[in-house]
Amino acid sequence: MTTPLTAADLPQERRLVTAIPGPKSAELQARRTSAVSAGVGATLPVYVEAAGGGVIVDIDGNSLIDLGSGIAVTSVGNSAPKVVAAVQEQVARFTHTCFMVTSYAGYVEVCEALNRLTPGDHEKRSALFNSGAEAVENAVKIARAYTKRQAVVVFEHGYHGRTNLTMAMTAKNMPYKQSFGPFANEIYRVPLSYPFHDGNKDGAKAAAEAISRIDKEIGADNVAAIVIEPIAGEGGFIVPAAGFLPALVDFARANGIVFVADEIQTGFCRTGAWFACEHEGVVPDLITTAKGIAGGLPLAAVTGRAEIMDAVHAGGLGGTYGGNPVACAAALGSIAEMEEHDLTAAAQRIESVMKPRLQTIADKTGVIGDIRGRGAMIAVEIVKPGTDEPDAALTAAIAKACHAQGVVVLTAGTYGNVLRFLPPLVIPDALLDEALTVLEEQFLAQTGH
Ligand code: PLZ
Repeated sequence: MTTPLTAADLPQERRLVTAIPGPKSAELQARRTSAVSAGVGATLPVYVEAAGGGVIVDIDGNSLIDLGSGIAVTSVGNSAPKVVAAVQEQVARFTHTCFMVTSYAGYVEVCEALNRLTPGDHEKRSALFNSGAEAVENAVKIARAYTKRQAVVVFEHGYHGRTNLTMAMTAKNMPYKQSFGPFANEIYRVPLSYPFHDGNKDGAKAAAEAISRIDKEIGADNVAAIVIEPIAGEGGFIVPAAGFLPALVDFARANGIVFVADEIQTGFCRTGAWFACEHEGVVPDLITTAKGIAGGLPLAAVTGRAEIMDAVHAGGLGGTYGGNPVACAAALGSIAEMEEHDLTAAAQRIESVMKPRLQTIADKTGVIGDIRGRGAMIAVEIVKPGTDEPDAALTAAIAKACHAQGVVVLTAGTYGNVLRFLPPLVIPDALLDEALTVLEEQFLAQTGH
């Protein structure tokens, strides 16, 4: 028997020993087809043996550079040392009791950490769940209970999950909503500030348009919550113009509306701050978190003002697994990694490396209309040269070419023309540099340069 690979001893290198996918992955892919629902997608048909730092090693022995972090989850790296230690220690003591039946310290400690780390120094409470969608659903439940109102305002290009309520809140039809209706009611969608496509409209002016729609079409005093991603994630890493978010917060405050920041993708150091709201000095009433919170174990949370969080009747919030002890241990390990290694600074460094390199690619190829994002949440919007017309086919071709060269990149965007980069915040500099070189080569090749 060979010793299993662990994250700690993975060489931080790109290494291709077979075509992608290799024969062992291809074999599993065939088994997958006859065992797994065809409804579950796959970006890259390789099967993972081990992952850590900035690499994913597949079962054929290929070592791929990870610019996806499992969709913004493994910010501290896969199997980060403090996560592994905390999980191993916890899993050997107990795996589950149900926090609603007999409680444990880990849940309380995660809530204390969330109350401390999230924006604002007001008194806070948290509640824990399993997935991002579940956190968003609970934020809506809490806001409705507190305000005794029903309407929920969401935005164009928004993404909030795949459950029934969160599908209604998500903007894009394919693949998230098609044929899955009917959807929950009392969800209202208003325009988002999208500088590349709205002529660089001023943030306050864009907010005034959204607010006017709320006033005219819903009535402010019917609105329980405004739910917004401070940077639209699946929608294409859209950073609203400066002033957009603060104007919405002011409007919410003036009208007794709960302002909910969905930081499921942007949270936990990803954007170069603990939470993306901080870039605009915004203090949300409620904040939803998941993904990066627990280094890969399923955990999500709603954190917010004590008076709002405590407005729900006892027993109104919960779930069998919410705040599972192993996931809580992983979260405490992840947070310790973030604090010890100053991963907000690491994310800022990644931005400062990536943006100039992407600008070079833009200058050489003419197909990048916009380079945007913050920290280690960076994207390029790919267009027909000289226009703002989306080129989804070229985007898909470049992503595929990068995969074949051993670099995991993801696409996004309402128009399918955004290439997004979410490297683990612990990615070694040399590896990030090499990934950008591969990216540049594939951009040049696919655009005939
Ligand atoms: N809110 C802002 O980014 C999850 C979705 C991937 P869950 N984004 C990745 C896919 O295709 O399913 C997300 C998010 C924001 C909510 C969610 C939902 O989080 O943990 O996937 O439920």
